[in-house]
Amino acid sequence: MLSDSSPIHLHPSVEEAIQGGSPVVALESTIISHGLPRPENIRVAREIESIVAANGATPATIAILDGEIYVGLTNDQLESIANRDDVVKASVRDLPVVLARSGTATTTVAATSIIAQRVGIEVFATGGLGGVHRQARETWDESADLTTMGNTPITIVCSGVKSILDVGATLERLETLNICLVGYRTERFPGFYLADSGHPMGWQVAEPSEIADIMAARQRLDLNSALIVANPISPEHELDPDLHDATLNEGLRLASEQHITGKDVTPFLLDHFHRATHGASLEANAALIIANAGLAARIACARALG
Ligand code: PSU
Ligand code: MN
Repeated sequence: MLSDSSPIHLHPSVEEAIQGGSPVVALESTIISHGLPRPENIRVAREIESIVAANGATPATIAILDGEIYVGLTNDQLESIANRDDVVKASVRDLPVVLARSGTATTTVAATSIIAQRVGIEVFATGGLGGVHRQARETWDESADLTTMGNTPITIVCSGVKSILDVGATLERLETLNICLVGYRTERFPGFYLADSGHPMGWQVAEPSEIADIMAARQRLDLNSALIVANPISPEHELDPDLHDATLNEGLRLASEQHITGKDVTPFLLDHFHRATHGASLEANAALIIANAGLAARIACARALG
């Protein structure tokens, strides 16, 4: 596991929980710095941590500050990544450069999964996963979240993939990469801001204990890929589908017009949503992440019992 010279700092509460076999939930930080606007981002970040604690698990938000990896942030550190202008969005390939240069970065689903798994955290909550972008046939834009989930044994609770993506193509890639996918009390693959992306899903689970059983079975098989628990946004928080589609089309047009490429595409489109829907997408985004964090905590608790 980790050597003494490991650059990973565990918050005392996280260290105690891991050592005692108590439930812990990893939380990503890119949604705080690049997914949600200020000042709501810090409010949501705190709420996510509170809901994890309220459901009986220890929250562990993961980020890099001045070249050091932290698993579990202090209040000041959380504020720092929410408000500093020099925070970089780091996926796995960015980690070595950020560390070597003593940089400050927030971690994507891919980078958070790798770090959580390194320190022995089994459950991770986020909003929407990265995947295959629309127009990927021309741009080859496919999130490293996919390949990382293909070789990282972690359980990720999310509301599907971001609706700005090519959802059908992303589902095909999840299958190719051996990534186990179960719907939490749904037969439809969730569509992030929408409860139904329009795609069906193979497996359904109704209780956190069933997910803990699947985690245990995966471990016995020594499988190296992730388990995705797809938890749809609740109906009262869903975005209006027509507003969603119109906003998305406008955002895609602007992104192409302004030549937005690479890792800037996702933050650009999310920001466009938040502004164009006058906060409705922000409310939906916050609600789904908070719900996912609560479910992740209940899964971590069920797993700790087994
Ligand atoms: N989902 C959100 N907000 C976000 C992201 C996902 O609701 O900000 C972030 C996650 O960190 C995810 C990343 O890992 O976007 C994917 O970016 P890309 O498509 O550039 O790989
Ligand atoms: Mn990309």
